[in-house]
Amino acid sequence: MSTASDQRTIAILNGPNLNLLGTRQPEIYGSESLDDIDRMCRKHAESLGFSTRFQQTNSEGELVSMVQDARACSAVLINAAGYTHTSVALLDALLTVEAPVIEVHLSSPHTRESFRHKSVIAPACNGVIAGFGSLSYRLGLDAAVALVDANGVNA
Ligand code: CA2
Repeated sequence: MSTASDQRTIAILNGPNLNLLGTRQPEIYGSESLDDIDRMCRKHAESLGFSTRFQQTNSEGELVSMVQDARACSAVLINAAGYTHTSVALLDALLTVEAPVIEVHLSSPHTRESFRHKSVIAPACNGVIAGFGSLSYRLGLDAAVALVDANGVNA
């Protein structure tokens, strides 16, 4: 359900295993925890005049529900993690979002295994920012805010 508080809110949705950030594979995903990224995003969004709704789930169905709940937000940033490469259900949910949608990744999937080269959700996204570690989220917020301002939607 849409509420007044969803306006000027950017939903930042995180998929499976991202709760493990900072504990394993720092050479690929960096040493920051997801809480660190949450804090950085909140601070940066606030400096741009937006609040954030930062969520993580390991469940595909729950991620679909989070996308549905984010439809009243000003924009959506999504790191769908492994579901990026597999989930038609997530694509279908994202296709119902009228606000700007930015796909973000910490690593650069195109320079990794071939099964990571295809993003099933990309057709529902305005663009993709990948390979900059946690900076991808910050750049994603900048892109989202630029699109919101340009569209005059939920401004
Ligand atoms: O680079 C990204 O942000 C990814 O979305 C991360 C996903 C991967 O499947 C995508 O291809 C690219 C994997 C997230 C796993 O996160 C972990 C974090 C710490 C330790 C182990 C896994």
